[in-house]
Amino acid sequence: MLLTSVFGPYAQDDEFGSRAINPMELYQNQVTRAQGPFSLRMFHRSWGIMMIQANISAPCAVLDFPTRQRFARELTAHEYDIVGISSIIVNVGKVKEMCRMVRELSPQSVIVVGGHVAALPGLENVIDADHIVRGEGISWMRRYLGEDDGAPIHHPAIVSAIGTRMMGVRLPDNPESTAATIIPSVGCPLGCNFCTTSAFFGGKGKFFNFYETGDELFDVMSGIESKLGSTSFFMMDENFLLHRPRAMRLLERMKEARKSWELSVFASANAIRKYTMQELVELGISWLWMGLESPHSQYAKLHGTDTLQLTRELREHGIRVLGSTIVGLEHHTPDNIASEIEYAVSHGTDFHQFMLYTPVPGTPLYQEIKEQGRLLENIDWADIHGQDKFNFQHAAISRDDSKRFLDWAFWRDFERNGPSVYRICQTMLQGWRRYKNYPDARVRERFHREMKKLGTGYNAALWTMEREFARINREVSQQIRALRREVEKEFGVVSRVASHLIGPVLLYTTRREARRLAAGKTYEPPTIIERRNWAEAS
Ligand code: B12
Ligand code: SF4
Repeated sequence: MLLTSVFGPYAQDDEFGSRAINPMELYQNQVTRAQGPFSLRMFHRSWGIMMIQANISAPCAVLDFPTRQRFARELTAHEYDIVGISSIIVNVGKVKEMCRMVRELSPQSVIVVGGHVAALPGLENVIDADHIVRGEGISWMRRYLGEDDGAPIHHPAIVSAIGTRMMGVRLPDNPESTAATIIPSVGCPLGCNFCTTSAFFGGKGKFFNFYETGDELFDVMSGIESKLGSTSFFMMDENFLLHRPRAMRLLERMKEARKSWELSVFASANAIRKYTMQELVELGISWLWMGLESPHSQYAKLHGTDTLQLTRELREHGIRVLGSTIVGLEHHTPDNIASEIEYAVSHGTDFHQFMLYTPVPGTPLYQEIKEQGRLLENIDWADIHGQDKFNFQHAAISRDDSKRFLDWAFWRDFERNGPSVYRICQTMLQGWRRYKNYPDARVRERFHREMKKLGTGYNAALWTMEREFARINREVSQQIRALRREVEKEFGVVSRVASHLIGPVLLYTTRREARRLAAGKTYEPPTIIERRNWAEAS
């Protein structure tokens, strides 16, 4: 079996649906994209097909980020019985082309298409596939192959990010210093009306747990720690903290085994509120992605929560916050949108994602807007990704203005709060000061680990940002300087030497990167092939 992601290059405009504005990068695409050379740049593998590969006994190759040529070569070099293509909706044009290529170059193959693209209505009339799989894919594939679909889920060892780059410096792909990705479940039971992940796995009240208990999760994480050497984990679960018994059992096991792990999680405000700050810190939560949406939205996950205060408190406890705000909600108008964005920005989160309110097939919102006759016709699916323009008729905001407001939100967050790298340094220092003498040695150890970075490389980055940011906002540049001084007070001569020796080098690489970006430089993930159970196939 061949399992493949859609082909690149991605960060360019082409007839298959690649878009320069929609690169295969998380931060650059939707979080730090206005931050120029300070943007955090990295790639993430296609975890869905990696999970399927690890849970079937058939000989299976995963081809990630191929070019069309590489995909064609793979199809002709081996006789595949099944070709599985994974995609999301924006990339449907590529799926169509890949199905065509399979029919031409590997006519004996059965074509299976899965992932969020399967939510597209009428997909079977657009692409030439034998099976279109909606929802959870591991159990589907096991059933299809005649294997036990209820067998325990084997978790592959996944390094969460590759090709990381910041301020013009490419960081090494070192599994020990990079978080490992853990996928405890898919879907989310809260079912916000716009949420495609929740809808795709059953909607309100539904989700799939790959690991039900804290014990199971602990075993998976320990296994991956021994394989990769990582002590940091990116928990790819839409609302990790919602399952409190599982999280608290994990904490118990971490304490028993003296694990000083760091966890990056997604969680809604109401789920976070089920924990004390101390519990979060002991659980190793060091990075948290939280939906802020809007102060006037009616989402249950935000009820009763003062998100300004929550964000402040989390950061004071050393927890980096990535806030997520929707631009273009129904109540937004040209008159109130600036103040709503200003309010979002005033959270002063470490990172801020902005996305356009977007009805996507499969969601209750899509159904509602469709029934109201407000969906705009003839917009290419490749342009419906929340970072371009509205795909529906908004009551008060035009398509062109939607893009202008979105871009302004990113810019305003950057201008007012400074580069995200600076903000995470602020949070790390606060956490260190609060927890450096904490009674639990696991917690102390974690903050010590972070501090080694803050006292050296990050301090040099502060030195550089202070100079570069003066051109954008002098006041923030002075705050960066003040933070650097604080770090140097805390870490003494080592941090001063680091900033004065490494700082100028970073200044050079940052300026060089800014020039490259201005000249149109983009980044693409590498093509990766991984074969499993392969010996039996030959
Ligand atoms: C990691 C990620 C990315 C990575 C991409 C990594 C990659 N190699 O493709 C990055 C950060 C680059 C990214 C970018 C974007 N993403 Co994204 N991303 C995710 C995220 C957070 C995790 C995906 C994941 O691994 N999940 C865990 C795995 C296990 O689940 P899964 O992929 O769904 O796979 C399961 C099933 O779908 C199925 N399955 C999957 N593939 C296949 C294949 C076969 C053959 C079969 C049978 C089954 C099957 O089986 C799997 C196990 O059950 C999801 C949100 C989420 N929680 O899933 C959003 C998500 C997939 N992304 C989304 C979007 C919109 C985007 C962007 C357009 C956003 C933007 N504007 O910035 C860009 C597009 C970039 C591009 N050019 O393609 C949407 C998709 C919406 C839709 N309906 O199409 C999601 C759902 C987020 C959301 N809620 O809006 N993304
Ligand atoms: S809480 Fe987040 S993941 Fe859950 S349904 Fe709402 S938007 Fe989706």
